[in-house]
Amino acid sequence: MNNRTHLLSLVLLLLLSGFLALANVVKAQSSDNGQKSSKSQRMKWWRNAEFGMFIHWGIYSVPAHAEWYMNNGHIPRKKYEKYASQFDPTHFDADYWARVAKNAGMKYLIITSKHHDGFCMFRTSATHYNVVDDTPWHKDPLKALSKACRKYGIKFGIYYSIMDWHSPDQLPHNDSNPEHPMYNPTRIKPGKKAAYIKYMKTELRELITQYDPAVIWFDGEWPDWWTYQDGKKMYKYLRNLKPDLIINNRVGKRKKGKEAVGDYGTPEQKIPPNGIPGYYWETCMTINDHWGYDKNDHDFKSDTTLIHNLIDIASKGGNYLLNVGPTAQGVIPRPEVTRLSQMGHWLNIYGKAIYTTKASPFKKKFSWGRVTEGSNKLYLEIFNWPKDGKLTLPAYKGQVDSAHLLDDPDRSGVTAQQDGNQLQINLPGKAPNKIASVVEIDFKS
Ligand code: FHN
Repeated sequence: MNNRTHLLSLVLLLLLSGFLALANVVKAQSSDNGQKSSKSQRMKWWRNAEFGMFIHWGIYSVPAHAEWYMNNGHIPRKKYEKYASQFDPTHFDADYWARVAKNAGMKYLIITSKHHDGFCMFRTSATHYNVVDDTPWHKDPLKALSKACRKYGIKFGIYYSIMDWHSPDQLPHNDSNPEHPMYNPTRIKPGKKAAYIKYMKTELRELITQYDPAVIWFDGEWPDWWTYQDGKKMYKYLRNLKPDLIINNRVGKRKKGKEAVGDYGTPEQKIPPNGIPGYYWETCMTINDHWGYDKNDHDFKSDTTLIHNLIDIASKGGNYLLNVGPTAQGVIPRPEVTRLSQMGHWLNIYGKAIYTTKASPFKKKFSWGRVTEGSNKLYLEIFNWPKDGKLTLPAYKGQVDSAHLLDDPDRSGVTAQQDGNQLQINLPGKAPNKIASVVEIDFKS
């Protein structure tokens, strides 16, 4: 073979490998763009929903010292199991629970299917330790609630704890004194990890096929035996089972330099000061100081605080998952119901400023309240009505077209003008709403 053909085949080879490399990059980019666009498609309803109900309910509602009682009370498994035989929530009304969420303006709902205590609040073949087989009630609350949610157009979601204080494959953190166990964080029994993951997969498949959840909300991922790789594999397993499923970040573990597993971040009991730009995130919060029902906890936040939290979170581009802790009779505590209906009342009038809006376009924080962004619209949520009736904001793109109070059918009393670098708002003397009044400013694009 002479040099010329030798050289030609070499060039051809180089061209081919170059072409293949390029094809891979394009493919990766398109799948990455594909994944990105499919993710934003998948997350669209969730992002527009903004506000959801969290429900912590289980046999821990019987002793009524909230959901960590088995651990904090150092209750041996055999003794704790007995609460199942006392769980008979005759007042449970799935339709009413869904209506409480609906009337609060909540668009999705996440209920605990299995918390750290390992008791399953659904029909499962994986263990007898479940609400249908192991309680005098013998009913499946997730079946009834998923049905009621569909009836009221509320997206149904399921909470699932990875750590399991009842699992035969997990050991208490410290059981040197079996009469006084400390479960958290559990240890995995040597050689039993695969068995526990199989157990999880069986239950998660049942939860998906039986109740068709839109969201799986994992928790209890912190024991060291649950790894970043475990989270990635579980995420993939569920994505294959239900391609449009939304899975929170607690399926995995944060690992330096590694891409976070899961679809969105879950700050707990706090609102990130500047949101989490570039990420989907959701603040979960209690209305009092406990997730599960605690008969001694009467420290309920005010409706003003809860509505201001909802607005603050929306102005930072997040979702708000607000919790209720029903009793062992199946009753959502009255103070939680009244506060949720107050929130619904506010959203009935001002929901436009929350649902489907984006975070404030301004880095600047305003002492008088918050800002959310619509399409060619700004919504000013005013907590503290200015004494001089004047508000000043940085300039916004486009020209002011009109400005009005959201609950003012006459659309009078508010003026807005914008020069190069300032947007000036003039307001009527009195605030129409004592919790938060809303001004809508429309801009000519
Ligand atoms: O330990 C749980 C707690 O009981 C509750 O479920 C919260 C809800 O986000 N998550 C864990 C604490 O981070």
